[in-house]
Amino acid sequence: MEEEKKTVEQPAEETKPVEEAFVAKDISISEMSEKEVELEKADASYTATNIQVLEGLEAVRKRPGMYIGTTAGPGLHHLVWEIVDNAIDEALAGYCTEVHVTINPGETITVTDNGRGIPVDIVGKTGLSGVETVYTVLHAGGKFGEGGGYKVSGGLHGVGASVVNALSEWLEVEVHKNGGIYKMRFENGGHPTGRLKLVGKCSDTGTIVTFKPDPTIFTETTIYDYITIRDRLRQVAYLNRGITIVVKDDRPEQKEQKITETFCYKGGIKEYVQYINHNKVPLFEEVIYCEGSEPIEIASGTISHVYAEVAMQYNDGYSKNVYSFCNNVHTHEGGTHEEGLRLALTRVVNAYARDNKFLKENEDNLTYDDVCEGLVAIVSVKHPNPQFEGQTKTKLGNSEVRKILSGIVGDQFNRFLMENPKLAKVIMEKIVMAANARLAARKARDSARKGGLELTTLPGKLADCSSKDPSKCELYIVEGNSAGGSAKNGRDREIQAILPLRGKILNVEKAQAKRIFANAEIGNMIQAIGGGIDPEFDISKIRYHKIVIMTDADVDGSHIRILLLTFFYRFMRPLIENGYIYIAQPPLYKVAYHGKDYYAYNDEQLEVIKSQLNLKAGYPFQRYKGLGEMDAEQLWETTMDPKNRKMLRVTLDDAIAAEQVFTDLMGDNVDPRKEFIHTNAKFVKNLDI
Ligand code: TSJ
Repeated sequence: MEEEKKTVEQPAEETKPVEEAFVAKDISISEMSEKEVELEKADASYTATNIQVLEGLEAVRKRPGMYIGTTAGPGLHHLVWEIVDNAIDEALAGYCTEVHVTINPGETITVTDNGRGIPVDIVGKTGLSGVETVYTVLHAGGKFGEGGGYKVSGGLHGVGASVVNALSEWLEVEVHKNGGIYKMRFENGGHPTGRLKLVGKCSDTGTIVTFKPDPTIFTETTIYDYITIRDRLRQVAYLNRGITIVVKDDRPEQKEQKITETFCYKGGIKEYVQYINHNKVPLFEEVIYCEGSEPIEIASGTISHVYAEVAMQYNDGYSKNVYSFCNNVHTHEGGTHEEGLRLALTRVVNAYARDNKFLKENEDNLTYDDVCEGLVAIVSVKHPNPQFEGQTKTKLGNSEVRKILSGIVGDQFNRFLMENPKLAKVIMEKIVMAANARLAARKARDSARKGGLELTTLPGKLADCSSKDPSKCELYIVEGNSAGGSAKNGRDREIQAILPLRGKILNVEKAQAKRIFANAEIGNMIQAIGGGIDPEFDISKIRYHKIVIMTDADVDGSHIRILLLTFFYRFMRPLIENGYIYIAQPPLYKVAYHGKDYYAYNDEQLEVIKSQLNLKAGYPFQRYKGLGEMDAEQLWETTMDPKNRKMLRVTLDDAIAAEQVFTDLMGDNVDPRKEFIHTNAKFVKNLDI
C-alpha cells in the first residue's frame, strides 16, 4: 500500500525504511487509514476554495515586487528567509531545536526543522489540510489551529510560505507527524499536483520543504549566494540563542570542499556583541545584558507578550555601533526600541555621573552621542504585532515599545553600574572624554567660522561640473594629482566633477571626530558633496547622485578605496544605502593591434582578446600600473564614458557585516587586513552601467 502512494520521489536520507522507523505509538494502521479517508473527503470540498486560492497566488505572480520587494538577487534570497522564519517560529514556540538549510544542485533550497510538523488535519475555514492552507492561502502561516504558539513573523519577511510557493517552479513539502510521513507537491506557481498524501511511517517529527524559484519570475538571477545565506542565518542564530542552524552548500561547484557550517550560540546577542568586537579592544570583558517582557493585548481579551533584550560592550574606539532588530529583522532605520534604549542610557548615565561627581554641577548633561562612543549594542525585540514604518519599512513604530525598553534598560543598566563601581568608572571616564572632545570640536568649528573660513565654499581642488541637477551629476574622487589631471581633461564637463585626493586619507575608524574634520582631504570631500555629515547629514542637499571612487588597481588603491568606504559608512551612510557610491573599473590591459586599442578589465578578457585577434604568443600588450598611465582620452573612453564604462555599485545589505569588514581591515589586528585588502567584495555587486 505504501509503495503505491509513493508517487513523489523522496530524498533518500530523509525517509527511513518503514519497518525500522515505525516505532511511534501514537498512530496505528487503522488510524492511518482513517487519516487517509479524511484527507480524501477534503478533495470534495476542495474545488470552491481552489479557485480563490489560485487567484490569490496569481496576484503574487503578477506583482511579485509587492510581496518580496524585488525579483533580483535580494528577492531570490527573500524566499529562503521566508521559509526559515517559519521554522524559527516553531523554535521560538519551544518545539524545535534545529533548522537545516541546504543549497542543492540546480539552485533549489531545502529547509528542514525538527518541530511538530505543519498540521495535516483539515482546516475548517478552507476545507484544506493545514499544509495546503499554509502554502496556498496568502498570510495563512500559523494563523490556523489553536495554541499555535508564539508567532513572531509578520515583519519584513512575514509574507508567508504561500508567496514562496507562488513564485516557485515547484515546491515539495514533507511533514513527519503522529508517526506518519505526509507529502505534497506544487508546480507552476503553486498548483497542487494532488492532495496531501500519507506516504509512510516515521518515528520523528518535523517539516522538510524544498523549492525551486521560478526562473520566469527571477529573470535576473536564480543563483544563490552562499555567503549571503550563511551571514543571514548566522545572524538569526545569534538573535535566537540556543537554536542550532546548519547551513550547507551541496552544489557541484562546491565539490572541492563541501561547505557545511553550524551556528548555535548559547549566549545569543551577548555573543553577537563579542563577535562584533572581536577585532577591537574591549574596555572590559563583561557584556552588559538587560532583558524582560511585558504583556500586551493583541486582540480584545487576548494577551501576548513583548520580549526585549539588550547586550552592550564598550571598546576603546570612537564609533557608535547600535544595531536593532525586531522579530529578527534588522531595523536599519531604528525606531521605538532604539529610542527607549537612548532615553534609558542617557538618563541613567547622567544621573550616575552627577551622583558620583563625574559631572560638576555647572556642567551640561552628557549627550547620547557621548554615551555611544565606542559602544557596541544590540537591541532585539520580539513583538506579536510589529508596525514597520519608514522609507524602507525598517523602522519600528510601536509606541509602547519605547517605554518597555527604557524601563528594562533603565533598571538593569543602573543596577549594573551600582554593582560594578570599577567598571562604572571606566565607562564614565570614557563618556566624559567623549563629551570633552565634542566641546573642543565645537569650539574649533566656531573659531574657524569666526576666522572667516567659510565651510560652505567649494574646495579649490574641485573641478566642478556645470550642471546643477544632482540627479545628473557625478563626482569622481580620484587617487593622485596626475590621474586627477587626466580625469579633468577627459571628462564630460556638463555632468562630471573631479576631486583629486592627495596621498592617503585619514583612517576614520581609528581617528577621533576632532581630527577627522581637521583633515584637509576629508574636508574637501564633505564640502564637495554638500550634504554635511552624520548626525546632520542631509541627503536632499547632496550635489551629486553618483559618487565614483577611482583608484589604482593596486594595494594602495584598494586601501584608499576602503578608507573612503569607511568614511562614507561612518559619516554619510545614506549615500551607501541609496546606492549613490560607485567604484570605477579602469582596464588592466591594453592591446594595440592594427591601429586599434583593445582594453581588458581582467585576465580572462585579455585571453579572449588575444585569441580573437589570433595573436601569437609573446605579442606585446600594456599592463596599466596606475590610472596615471592613461591619457585623458583613454581614461574617458575606458573608465568614464557613461556609454562604455563599467562601474560597481557599492551596496550595504547588512550594516553589521560591513562593520565587521571595516573592523577587520582597520582595527589593530593586521592579518585579516592583509587578507581582505584586495577583495572588498562584501560591498560591491556587479553592475553594468
Ligand atoms: F510554512 C512553511 F511551510 F514555510 C514552513 C513551516 C517551513 C518549514 C521549514 C517549517 C515550518 C513549520 C511549521 N515548522 N513547524 C511548524 N509548525 C506548525 O506549523 C504548527 C505545528 C503545530 C501546531 C499546533 O498547534 O499543534 C501549530 C503550528 C503552527
